[in-house]
Amino acid sequence: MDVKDRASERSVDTASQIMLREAERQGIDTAWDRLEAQQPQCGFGELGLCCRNCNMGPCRIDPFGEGPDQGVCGATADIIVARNLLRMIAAGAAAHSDHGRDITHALLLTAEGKSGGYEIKDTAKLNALAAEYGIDTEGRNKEEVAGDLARAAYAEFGNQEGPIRFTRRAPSKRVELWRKLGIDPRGVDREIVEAMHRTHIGVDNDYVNLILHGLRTALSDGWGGSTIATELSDVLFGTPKPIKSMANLGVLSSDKVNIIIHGHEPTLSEMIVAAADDADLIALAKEKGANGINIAGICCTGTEVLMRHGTPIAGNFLQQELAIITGAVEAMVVDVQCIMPALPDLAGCFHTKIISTSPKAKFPGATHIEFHEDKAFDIAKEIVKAAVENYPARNAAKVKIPDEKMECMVGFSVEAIVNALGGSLDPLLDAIKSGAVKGVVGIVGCNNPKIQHDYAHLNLVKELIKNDVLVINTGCNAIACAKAGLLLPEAADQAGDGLKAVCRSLGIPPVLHMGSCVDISRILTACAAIANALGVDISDLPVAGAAPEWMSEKAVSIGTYVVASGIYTVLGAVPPVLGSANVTALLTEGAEDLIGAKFAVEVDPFKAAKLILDHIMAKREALGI
Ligand code: SF4
Ligand code: MSK
Repeated sequence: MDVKDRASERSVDTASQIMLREAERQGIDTAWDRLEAQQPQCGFGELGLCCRNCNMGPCRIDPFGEGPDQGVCGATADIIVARNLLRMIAAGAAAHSDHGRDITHALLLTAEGKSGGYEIKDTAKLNALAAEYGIDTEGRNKEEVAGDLARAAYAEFGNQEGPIRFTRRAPSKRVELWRKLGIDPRGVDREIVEAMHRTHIGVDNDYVNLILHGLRTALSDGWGGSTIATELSDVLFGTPKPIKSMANLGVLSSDKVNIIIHGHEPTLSEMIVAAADDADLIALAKEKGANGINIAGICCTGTEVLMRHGTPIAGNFLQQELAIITGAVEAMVVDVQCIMPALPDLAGCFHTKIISTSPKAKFPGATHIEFHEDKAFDIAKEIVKAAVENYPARNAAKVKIPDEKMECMVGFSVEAIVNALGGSLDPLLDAIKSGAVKGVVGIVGCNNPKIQHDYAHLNLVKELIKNDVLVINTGCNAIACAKAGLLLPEAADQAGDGLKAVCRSLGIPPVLHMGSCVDISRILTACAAIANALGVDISDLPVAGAAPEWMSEKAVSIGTYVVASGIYTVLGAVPPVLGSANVTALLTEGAEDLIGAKFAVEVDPFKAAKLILDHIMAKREALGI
């Protein structure tokens, strides 16, 4: 196969194809090459049938019934698959929720006057959240209220008993069901610890009981850690409102210092964006021969500043290596999550500095400038300065920035959607009732080199809007849509007549960008608000979720809390559960009776769209609309 064909097989995104060809020309390996080098991947691992939970193992179960059907301790395929899945959920929940804890810490420092540059930006949201927590606001300044809110949220992480405050946004029927099943979550720390305990050798050996705890752990993430992360980020950095920006690798500048921020935490990216405006640093950049400082994002930390400041986004998960291969990046500043360990070696082929910032995430070969919220702005300036000073090392002969970039409209928080609708959800509910909008689907999740980059994301979204389904999205799906022009009001031309008319009358895109991966909590809040307005459970709504190109453990937690919240969810990559027919049947069939929603797995985005549309039409019929 020639170089050109291989690049277009790997990605549908033209900018990425250009850089993949460049990588191939320079003999540089990327995630796609490393995936090829891994073939064939472990069949036991793919089926979830390998256990390393004690040192009598590792054990594996023969899926063909010819070898052992139990581990040394007697664990069956059901137990091993369910335990492995629960550990994935626990890891994903931990990642999101630890992010939420860091945001809470930043809010507390700010309230106490000890943060290094943050201020409380959204007082209206602060007061609304305070009311939700029963915190007095009367006659108190915003710092006092924020201090109490941060302390209350902090305490929830370790709640020994429930309930988690934000779970009570869900319809009462849903909460009752969680209680009945014993999965109304307690604090996320407790649920994760219990998940690890249950999966230790010789503890929970009932696959149904293990999966139920998986639902509870995921719920403590979705309605707990992730919602806290989203809500307190809004208080601290401002609730997103629609704003225009640009997306794809073409946002990199040929004559400015390019700094890419990559990872997940807005505490860092907010300050880097602020530091890049510093007059002294801009002057220094000019002194070094650059025409200024250009910040661009990759993944969710980029999304946080994209939707709050209009900072351009250079790409999604599989573009992190491609950005460095442009030869035009002075520094890639990383915090936590989805940052490939391959980056420092790759950066060594160019002048790019990888600057790690989190005490939790160090990278051999990277420059470590540790970020602490109490000195946030000063450290951010130090990081930006390191990037600026690296500009003279740029080798013009190695620079290849693709022209591709696309305008996008982002920042549709729940508050912004209600605002766009004129102050209440009624116009959306009316459009759903009339059938102009058939339903609402949240499409989220990563890229995965096992799937042609962005292909499944874009085709699923296009197929749904064509059929009058409003799409709301986050994370790497949202970035894929931004690059493809689907986050523009003009994209309504690609929608069915009903959705097109609604979008035109409101001036909104048919695909609404709701934020980063923790902001899937916004989708939960929106679904809860719609269900409460209609007086039904979330599982009664004509809504669905999808993760067409997922890869991370966070995505496993997300999918699980979305299903546990009553939302049918279609996965585009097969999860490692097929080694147990019982676990697979529980997730894809039995869950419907248990919690009113289930998973489906469909790799083909067109068939996935059909599954979702059938589900939406069935829900509409049941509601009599
Ligand atoms: Fe093997 Fe059981 Fe130990 Fe797992 S827990 S490694 S199945 S002996
Ligand atoms: S960045 S978790 S690859 S969405 Fe949030 Fe993208 Fe998935 Fe990371």
